[in-house]
Amino acid sequence: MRESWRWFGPNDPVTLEEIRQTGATDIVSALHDIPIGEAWPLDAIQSYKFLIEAGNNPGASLHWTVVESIPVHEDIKLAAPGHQKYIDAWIETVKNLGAAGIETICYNFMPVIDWTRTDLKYQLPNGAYALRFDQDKFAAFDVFVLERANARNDYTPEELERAERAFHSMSSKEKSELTRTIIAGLPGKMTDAYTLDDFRHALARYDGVDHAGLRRNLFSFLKQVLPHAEAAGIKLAIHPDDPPWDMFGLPRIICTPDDLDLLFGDLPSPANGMTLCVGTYGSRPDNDLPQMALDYASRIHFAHLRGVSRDRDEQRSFYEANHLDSDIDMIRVVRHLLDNERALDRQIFIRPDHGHQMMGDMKKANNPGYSAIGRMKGLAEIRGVIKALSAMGSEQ
Ligand code: DNO
Repeated sequence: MRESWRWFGPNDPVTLEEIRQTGATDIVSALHDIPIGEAWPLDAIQSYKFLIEAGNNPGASLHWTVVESIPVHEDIKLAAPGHQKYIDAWIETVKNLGAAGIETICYNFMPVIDWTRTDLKYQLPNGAYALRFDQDKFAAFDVFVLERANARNDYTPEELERAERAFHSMSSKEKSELTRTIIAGLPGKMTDAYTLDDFRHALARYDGVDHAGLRRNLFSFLKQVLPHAEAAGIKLAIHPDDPPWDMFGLPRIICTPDDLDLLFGDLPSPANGMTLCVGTYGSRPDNDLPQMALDYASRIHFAHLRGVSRDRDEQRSFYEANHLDSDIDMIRVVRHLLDNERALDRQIFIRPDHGHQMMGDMKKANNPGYSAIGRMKGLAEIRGVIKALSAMGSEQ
C-alpha cells in the first residue's frame, strides 16, 4: 500500500512539513488555481511537483504521484456544442501529468454538484466534529429553499412532512449556512461555486438528460481519453457520486457495482479504473464494500478509506464515523486490498479520507474533513491494520 495524503496547495492550513511527520509518502493534489476546462501546462505541473518535493530529506520524502482531480467541464458531461475543446484540454493535461511522472488520476463525473453534506460541524459525543449528510435537511433545502420545480415529486408525503419540519426548525442563519454548505461549501469540489440562481440555471441544463444519456457522454469522453492515459502510463480512477444516489433530479451514474460493470464492460482498457471510496459507496446499505474490494481487484487504483454510520430510521442520512468503527467492515476491505496487491503484484494508493476535527484543530481554520489530527488518527489506525494483516499473511 502506498500511504498518501491530500494536500490543497500552499494555502492548505496543513503544511508539507506537517504531512512529512505523518509518515505518508505520497501527495494527492491538483492545480486548483487553473480554471475548469483549461489544460494544465507541463511547466506549471513540474513547478508544483518541485514545490512538494523540495523539502524532502532521506527518510522523510513526499512525492506527488496522485492527482485528485482534473475537473470535467459541465459541457463534456452534457456533450454540449463545442465541448470537444474541453476534452482536448483534458487529454493534454493527462499527457503532461504522465510526462511529469504522475501515476494515478482521480476524477468524477457528477453533474452540477460534487460531494455534498449538510453539516460540517456535527458534534460527536466525545466533542469532536464530523461531517454529516441529513436527508431531511437536504430535502428541506431542495423543496423549500431552492424551490426546485417538481422537487416534491421526488419525495414521499412522509419525507416532505419531515423536510418541512426540518425547514421550520432552522433559523434564517442556519438556512443560509445550509445553502452555502450544499451549493458552495466543500473543499476540492470540481464544480464552480454557485449562487442560488446560478445553481437553478446549472440544474436546468440537465432537463431531459437521463442516466443512459449521461452514461453515453461519460463513455464517449473516456473512449477518447483512455488511449492517451495508457500511452502516458497513467491509471484513471473514477470517484463515485457522493452520496451515491440521484439528487436534485440529476442522474448519478457511478453509485453501485452495476454502474461499474457497465463502465468496465464497455471500456476494458487497463487504464480505466476506479477509486474505491469506502465511505461513499458505503453510504448505501446495498453496497457490500469488502465484496467490492475483492471483485474489482484489477480496477482499484486508489482507495479512500473512511467509514460512515447511517441513521437507523433514515438510511440516506449518515455521519462520518471513526475510520475503523462504522457500518463498514474496514478490516475486511483492507484485507482484500492487500490480497489483491499480492495477487497482482502491485501497490494501491490509499489515503485516510475525511478526519474528525478534534483536539488542537478545533479552533483552527481548516478545510472541512481535511484537518490534520483527525486524518492522522485515521491513517495511524489503518496503518496498524495493514501492518497486522501483512504480518499474518493472506486470507485463505
Ligand atoms: C471529498 C472528495 C471529493 C473527490 C472528488 C473526486 O472529500 O473525495 O472531493 O475528491 O469528488 O473527483
